[in-house]
Amino acid sequence: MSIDTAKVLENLGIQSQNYGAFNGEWFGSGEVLESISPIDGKKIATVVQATTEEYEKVYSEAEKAFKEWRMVPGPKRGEIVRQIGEGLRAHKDDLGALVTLEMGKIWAEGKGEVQEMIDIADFAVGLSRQMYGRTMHSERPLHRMYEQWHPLGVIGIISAFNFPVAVWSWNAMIAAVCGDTMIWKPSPKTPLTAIACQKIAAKVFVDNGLSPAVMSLVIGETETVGEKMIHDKRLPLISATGSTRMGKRVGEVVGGRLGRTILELGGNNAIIVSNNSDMKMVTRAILFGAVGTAGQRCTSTRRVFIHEDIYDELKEKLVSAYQQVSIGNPLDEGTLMGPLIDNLAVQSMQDAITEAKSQGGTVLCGGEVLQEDFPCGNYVKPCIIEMPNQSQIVQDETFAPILYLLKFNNIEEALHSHNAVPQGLSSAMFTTNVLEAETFLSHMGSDCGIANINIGTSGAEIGGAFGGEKETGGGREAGSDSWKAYMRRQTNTINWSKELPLAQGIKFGD
Ligand code: UN1
Repeated sequence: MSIDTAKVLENLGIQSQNYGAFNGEWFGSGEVLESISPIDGKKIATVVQATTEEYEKVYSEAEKAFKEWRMVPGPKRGEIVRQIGEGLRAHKDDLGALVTLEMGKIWAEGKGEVQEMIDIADFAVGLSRQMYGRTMHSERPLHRMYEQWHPLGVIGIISAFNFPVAVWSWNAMIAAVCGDTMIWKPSPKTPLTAIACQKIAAKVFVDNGLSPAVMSLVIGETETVGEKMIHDKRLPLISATGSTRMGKRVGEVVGGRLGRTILELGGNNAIIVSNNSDMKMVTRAILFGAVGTAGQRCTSTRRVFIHEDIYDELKEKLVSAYQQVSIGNPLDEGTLMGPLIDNLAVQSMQDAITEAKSQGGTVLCGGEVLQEDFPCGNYVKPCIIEMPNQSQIVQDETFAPILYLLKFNNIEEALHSHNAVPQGLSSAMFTTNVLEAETFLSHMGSDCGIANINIGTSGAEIGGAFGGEKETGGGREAGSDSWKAYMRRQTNTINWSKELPLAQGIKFGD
């Protein structure tokens, strides 16, 4: 089955040259950015980026739109998001294919990513009637106390190349029902998917007679537009997904102006495999976690701690499963692993393998660059490396399909090593022993934001809060009560008596 890429682009309104700024109108006069497909290293289309002055134009419309949007009742905002979800359903195959073209994940995962967008839109629709505040009993007679959640204003969303559309939607759909308007700065590696999403959303706002600047876009350079955005005091919240290095910069600048951040940064996710586990399930889970999306999810499995009794058996199973991974064009059915995002990513994988070897690691399989079959140089064989201990390279996040195997003989020791890395996003244990499972999930267990039993580290559902601890940044996006980060809380006390009693029984001047 082949995909007609020209048709995909046409269906999504992508031209050969596009503008990078949107505030209801499309414009841009900055540097031209080329969107290069990692599949063959060829240009898909270009984008004329926004300048810092054009950022101002985007901001001012988003601010105007906020004044209108906050007055639309929550459930009516939900209805708009419902329609955006319908738009995404109608474009699922095309948008999934564009994600594959621009980012390189296999089409099944591209469509899965769009499904996450649809799911979060549905979640946000329900949420739009459930943004509850509490009521409290006042200590004073004839007084009432309650709290309300109000929209924050214009917020900033910075997203990464690896989930170019889903992560925007986690923020955008929730922020929209909360009454915020937003400016999205996508990764410069995936600008076209961002433009396609904007077009789907903008149509819904226009069809409903609302300002499409509720969801605005600015594709611009990090050093100019990105810096301007994080310094902008008028943006009360910046939600940023990407590397720890980027997150530290965002955290420092936004923290310096006492703004809020939601940071979703690096992960170094591990699976602990107990000797009480189902080996078939474990093998499949590790394969999906480590090889899926070519190891470029922030939830990708990077470390596996295996009990010594089953170490050799699992190692053999994994090496044989890795031999069967079909590598190739991610648009072809049957391909399990596509390319890495670019040559730089391939180089950093090569460097990490060299480093691992110098730290005592043994490569069990993979790691080669498939230069002959794929001259663009973006395709690699997924790699398994056996490590004598959790040395420095194992503690780093390398955004590539490298899996480190480590042996353990007691759970406490495994847990200690599991937590002894700077990141704290996702984690898993495979066991049928309830005591081990409960230990892993307890306060003395995994220190991550996500901890699973008998499920791998990646592929989380949107219903839960997504994010992690330590250098992962501490933010939470998507489901549960993550919406609260997109709103400001107000405590209200109303006196319906004819007296003015003071709290704490204070007498003052009476
Ligand atoms: C990311 O890699 O930035 O849990 C997000 C998962 C996906 C989201 C990953 N639902 O793997």
